[in-house]
Amino acid sequence: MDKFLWGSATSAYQCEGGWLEGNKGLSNWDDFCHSEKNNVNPVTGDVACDHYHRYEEDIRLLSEGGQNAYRFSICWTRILANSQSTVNQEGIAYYNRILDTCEKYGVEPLVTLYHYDMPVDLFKNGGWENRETVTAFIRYAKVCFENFGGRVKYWATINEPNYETYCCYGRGNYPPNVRDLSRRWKAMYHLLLASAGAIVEYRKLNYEGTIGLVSDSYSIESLVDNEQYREAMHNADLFYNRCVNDVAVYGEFPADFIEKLALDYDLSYMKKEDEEIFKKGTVDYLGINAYDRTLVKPYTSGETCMIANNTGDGVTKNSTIIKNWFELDEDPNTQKNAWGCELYPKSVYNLLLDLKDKYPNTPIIITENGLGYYDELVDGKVNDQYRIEFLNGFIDWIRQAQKEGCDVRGYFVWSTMDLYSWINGYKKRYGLVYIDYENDNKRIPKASYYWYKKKIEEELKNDE
Ligand code: BGP
Repeated sequence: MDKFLWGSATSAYQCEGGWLEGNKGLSNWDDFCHSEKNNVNPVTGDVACDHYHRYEEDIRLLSEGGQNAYRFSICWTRILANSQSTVNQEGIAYYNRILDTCEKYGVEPLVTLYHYDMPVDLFKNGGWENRETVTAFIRYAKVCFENFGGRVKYWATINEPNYETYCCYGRGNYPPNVRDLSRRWKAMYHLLLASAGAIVEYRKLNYEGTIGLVSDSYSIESLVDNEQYREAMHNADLFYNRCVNDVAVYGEFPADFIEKLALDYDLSYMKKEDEEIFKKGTVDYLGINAYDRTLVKPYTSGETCMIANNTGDGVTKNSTIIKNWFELDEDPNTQKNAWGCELYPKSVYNLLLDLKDKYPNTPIIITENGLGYYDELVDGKVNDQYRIEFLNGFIDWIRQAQKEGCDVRGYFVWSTMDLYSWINGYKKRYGLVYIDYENDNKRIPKASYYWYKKKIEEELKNDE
């Protein structure tokens, strides 16, 4: 890992479209979005922003915007249409074209193997709750390493084991729409085992490259400083951060985390023989998705519940109680976006110092950071000053953390262009480039795109 990566990120289901093209198989998200039942904003990723056809334009724009790196994910069902299929050469050819384009424009690819989308047959068979998915994932990862390992230097196994399982099995707003934390912990365990197993396979193949996992991580804070609040913060740190990061970096779960889980759940799916895989499959770097902090208060009463604001209507409130662990608090004095995300750039500084403390020898790449907003196209332009202010704050705080010894190797804005925001639909936009969905998905760089270009130039100059 030499040069600092300045880039932006996407994921396959959110941007590609082409859902029935190139011999692609159907995924859990194709299945979910085509059923009205739990789809709050009833739209699909069938076309998304048509990156499947317009990847060259997107990567060219990224490079012209001064960025030197592109994080994207491979769609599992383009490579293996379902758990029984043979390798789909059309899928391999498609990602080779993307990698060719990155090369053509001097852009370093950072490739995520799994970003929420899996073959629908695996999903219907229990998805990550079923250990067979671990084996299927490792097979898929190996196919990717063997086909692209010579040209990809940065790999990420899994995107957000915490947030994905939190939504799938806690909030219940992502498929399979379950609200049962015991199932969440089982799915997360298998995701982490799959990641470690894939890392072990990667190392066997001896490619020159680096491999990590992408973890949504949070600076855990509170408005009050006393013993009860500190205990709640410790519990929240285990619940959101350390259950993933300790395993990724040290190859083991925190002992007090396991003790706490064992009080309530049957953990017989945790097998003795997995311990060695976790130990061997630790990461070269930790990818961190950083959006906001987590404000915590002690658990008082009530059943576990995790209510999410997916409508951005300004009325629905996020609220979270994790029985016997903690509750989430709210600071009335901070600014928030329409979905309740605090605009608090210093959180990344607090988080990075905490990570340095806990994992002093592990380099960090900020694999996502961004602001969701109802952007408006006015006279052919998007003047997203709010996003500029937010991103600028984050970058400055990251630079400050670096000065204080944090080993940060890259920064990716979420997202390269507007795309499907999962259960929030398309109106919540994050892109540096606006997609005019009404007009043939025209690409229109926003003010933040030009600002980011200048910011990168300045930062590179400062580094000289
Ligand atoms: C991360 C995901 C991304 C992206 C982003 C914004 O958790 O890795 O895929 O979507 O968050 O979240 P959302 O689109 O739900 O607002």
